[in-house]
Amino acid sequence: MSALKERLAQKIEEHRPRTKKLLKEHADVKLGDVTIGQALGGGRGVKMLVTDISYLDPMEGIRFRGYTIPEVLEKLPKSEGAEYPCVESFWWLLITGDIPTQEDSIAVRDEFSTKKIIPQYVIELLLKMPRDTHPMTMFSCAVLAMQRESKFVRHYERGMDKLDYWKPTYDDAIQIIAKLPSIAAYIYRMKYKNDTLIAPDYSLDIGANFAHMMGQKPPYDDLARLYFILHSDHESGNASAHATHLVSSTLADPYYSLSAGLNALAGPLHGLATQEVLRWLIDVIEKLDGVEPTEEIMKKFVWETLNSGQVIPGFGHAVLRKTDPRYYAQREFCLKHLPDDKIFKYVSMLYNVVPDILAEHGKAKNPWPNVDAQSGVIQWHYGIKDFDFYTVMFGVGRALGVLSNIIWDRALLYPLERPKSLTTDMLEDIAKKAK
Ligand code: HAX
Repeated sequence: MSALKERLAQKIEEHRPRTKKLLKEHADVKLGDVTIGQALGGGRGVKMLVTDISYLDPMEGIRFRGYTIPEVLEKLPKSEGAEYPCVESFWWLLITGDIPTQEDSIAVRDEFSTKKIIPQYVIELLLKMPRDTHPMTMFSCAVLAMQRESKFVRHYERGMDKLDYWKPTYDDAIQIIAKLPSIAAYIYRMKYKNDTLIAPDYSLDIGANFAHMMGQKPPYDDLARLYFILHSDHESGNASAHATHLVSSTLADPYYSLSAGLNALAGPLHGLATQEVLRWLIDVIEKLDGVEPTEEIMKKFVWETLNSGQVIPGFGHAVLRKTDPRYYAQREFCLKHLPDDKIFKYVSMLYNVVPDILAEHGKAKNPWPNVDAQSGVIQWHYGIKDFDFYTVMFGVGRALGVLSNIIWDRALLYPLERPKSLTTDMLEDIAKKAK
């Protein structure tokens, strides 16, 4: 058993009595009431999920295992010469809740490196897909195609004690995470670089190998580390995490579950917003035909978009009520590495004008920018201008969060998810009686 799996086994043994006690002694304690508005409004604010991997406070933003983003970036071990922590050390934190030592982090890297080889049939499948296929479709198909490798399925078919479900779930998750960055880079090189694939370098950490396979030089390796960490998790109620959790709750294996989560991420109200921000900005620049945008000009385009019934991508959030700290973390990277980038300046300009306009428009509960407002511009700066690829990178990061969540779901024996539906007649009846 790997060092991380052993530590996880200990953590699970320590945690299980807590969940058991809550269920046995406090199952009837109320967490809140559900209103008609919430039932018709996508369940916003309904407390019905439990995860310890991350927590999203509307004002403060995300904490991973209790640590804020600046704390994570400061405390986690880094690869030699890197400014940002390696993804491997972050995975240890997500899985165990502990800050790993440099040695722990290297043990994870070794564990991943034996699992990184991508089956040839996956590469061939991707090569055969029409080149106008969206890269998120290619990505999700690649994950689904590997489902035949699932250890969970094999163990389940043989008969397995429920208490052991987490073990092959963990093994499948490690297999997937080890391969995802290379699969993403292959998709990029197939779709946008005429199939000129770059072979992986398994001696590198995840961030550095991804940069290498994308054909990028430092500091892109650090950007990849930052990007994957920031996009990993946002509690378990966001659409990609929830879709993964829901599918996994049927005891479908991690391949089926993650593929479902990636499909949710591909929606424009969720992860696809990262491509939409750049699409929107480039469209503005093209319309201006050489005229330098000013704040006044930006305001006009923002209003035009709103008045035509569309959303301003990269702004607003279902939970957050302040600027997303993931936006700030990427902005810091920009200020250090690309302060004079033209598109970065336009993104900053949007930060100055959009919140006031959204407030005046009066609909969005949160007028502030989310993670997607800032992430595309950095990729653009490093020459990755094919913005429909951005959500694939988001997906590599998101896999870290959703897979650690479903390992713990299985460890704590969370059951099949099955909330109750009502009919509109019933709602009307309840509303009448409440008068
Ligand atoms: N531009 C224009 N209108 C917006 C808006 C925006 N950026 N954000 C919210 N609104 C509108 C909503 O469309 C809604 O309008 P209707 O009443 O006409 O339906 C109204 O304001 C109330 O919405 P809300 O309660 O503030 O927000 P929701 O929880 O319903 O939705 C969204 C949250 C993120 C989907 C929303 O803010 C949005 O569409 N933003 C733009 C797309 C985007 O950036 N998505 C990425 C979010 C981060 C993420 O998940 N990344 O993966």
